[in-house]
Amino acid sequence: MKCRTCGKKASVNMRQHKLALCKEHYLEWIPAQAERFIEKYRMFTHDEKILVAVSGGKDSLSLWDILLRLGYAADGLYICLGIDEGIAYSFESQRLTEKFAAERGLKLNVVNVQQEYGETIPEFAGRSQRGKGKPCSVCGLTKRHIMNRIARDFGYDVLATGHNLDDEAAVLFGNTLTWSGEYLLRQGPVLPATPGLARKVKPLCRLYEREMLAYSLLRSIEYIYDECPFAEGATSIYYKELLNKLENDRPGAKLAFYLSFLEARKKGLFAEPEAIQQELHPCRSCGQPTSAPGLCAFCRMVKKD
Ligand code: Q46
Ligand code: ZN
Ligand code: ZN
Repeated sequence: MKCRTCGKKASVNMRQHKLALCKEHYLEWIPAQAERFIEKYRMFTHDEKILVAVSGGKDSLSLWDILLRLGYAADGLYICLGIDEGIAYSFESQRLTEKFAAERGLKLNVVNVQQEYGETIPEFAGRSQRGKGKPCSVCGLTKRHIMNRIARDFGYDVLATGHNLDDEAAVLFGNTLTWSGEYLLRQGPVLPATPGLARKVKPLCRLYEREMLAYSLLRSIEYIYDECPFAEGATSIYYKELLNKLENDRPGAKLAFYLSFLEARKKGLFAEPEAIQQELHPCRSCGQPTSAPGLCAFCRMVKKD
């Protein structure tokens, strides 16, 4: 297999794009692709201040690396969840994220959930009605709250996350199985800003997980290999496996699934604005928009009675 650009031996073969590239040209191709999507979906400009949510995993660290290579002003946000039972997941992911930032002289905002709110994610989950002991729902709520808070308090225009195509296709698959109109309407490369909330963007949403893996390896990015221990058995992982089977037989199927969804959404297939638009008002405690009267779900959770 030869590189399409220079004819040298290819390092990465992408059946889904009928494209093979050598290391050098692959490392140019990925940022160029990301730049294309950033412009196509009008995610942000070079004048805007970007906050990248970094978990220490390959996707978010690679995203940060790509944005910097493209010349964007991007700071990081690491949220320490306190998930350190069994394996030191939070400890190790924080160490690698801080190392990444320090080696490149980057600004990293660090929020420690236990220090700021009194308990770790597993502790909150243990006494919460949400998720019945499984911490992912509490964790998602907390991460969203903190990302929104840091973006607002420090004047970031946009919040970028490292979701790749495999993540997006799996979520889409789940939402399609239940035809969850509200979620389908909100799923996309860009979630526009609303009063009190920064714009949210996913610059890697059209890049395959294995493309991001190849990028992080070829760029020698040190990332945490372990998944969060609570990810095991997650439905999204099962959906990813199903989609990988499909992709294996029909290269490009995953991308086609996601892109045709975006097309359908653009045509208004899922738009029922009146039915789903909820009235929001600021939370009495933190000021973030909420549909609940008084306190938002996060403030209710952290409040100790
Ligand atoms: S939600 Fe659940 Fe993840 Fe939070 S508890 Fe771990 S698996 S980190 S993306
Ligand atoms: Zn080449
Ligand atoms: Zn609140």
